[in-house]
Amino acid sequence: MGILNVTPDSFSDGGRFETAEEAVRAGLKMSEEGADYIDVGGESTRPGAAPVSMHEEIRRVTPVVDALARTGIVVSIDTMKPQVAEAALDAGAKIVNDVSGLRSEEMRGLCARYGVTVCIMHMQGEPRTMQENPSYNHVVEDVRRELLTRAADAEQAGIRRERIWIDPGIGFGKTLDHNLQLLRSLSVLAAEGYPVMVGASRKAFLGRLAGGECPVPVTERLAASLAAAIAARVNGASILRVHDVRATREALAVYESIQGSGGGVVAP
Ligand code: HH2
Repeated sequence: MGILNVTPDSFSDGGRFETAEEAVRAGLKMSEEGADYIDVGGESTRPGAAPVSMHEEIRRVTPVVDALARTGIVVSIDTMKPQVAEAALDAGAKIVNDVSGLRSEEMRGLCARYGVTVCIMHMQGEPRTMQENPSYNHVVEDVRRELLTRAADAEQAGIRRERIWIDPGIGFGKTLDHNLQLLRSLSVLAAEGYPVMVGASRKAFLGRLAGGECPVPVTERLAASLAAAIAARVNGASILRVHDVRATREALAVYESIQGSGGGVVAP
């Protein structure tokens, strides 16, 4: 899954596009490079990011979703707001990626009504404050349990089981050690039978792991991101949410050739 943030302030690629046309071109390029889905987001979720009004978020994402969906690309909408999700679904999106994990009943009802695929992500707290003091009894077990509860709520609302993906929410209310434990134990989540999505691409913890005392800046985290992508794949992730599609595809091709096993595409 290629990341397309049409925001002025996303942590890694904010402010990249002056116009919707430029964003669409970037989405098409990621698709040509081998992304199976393009995840369009209009609000940054990085800690401390300014909240965006529903109208502004709709204004940012709908032209981009519409143009990409018209070309046949499977578009995912990255939003926590049901009204934004609905506008994107009307514009042709086929996947709802909600970093609040479909906490809202309205969002669950909407996704059930449209019959679309959902990504339920785990987040402790809310974006503005989630990194202040994240704590768990046992991070893997706590995240697993909460994802299963939210998946059960989604099924209860009428979303079919085969339309549910789960995501441990790397960096969302997690310390460096929490992120590592989750990435190490993805098989525990995968064992629940839902496809597991992982988004580690360019995140801050990778800068710290790769650079130690001198964290690697966000624009230079490609090598670190590829290592995380391959580790996630080895440990059970089926969908990787990444900024660098071509490089990730190449790394996966080498890994899969060595292992003698293909990845396959998860049906949206
Ligand atoms: N990470 C981000 C945003 N959405 N969705 C899922 N399912 N999983 C993730 O790990 C995830 C996500 C944060 O990254 P990004 O979109 O690059 O930055 P920003 O939130 O600053 O726009």
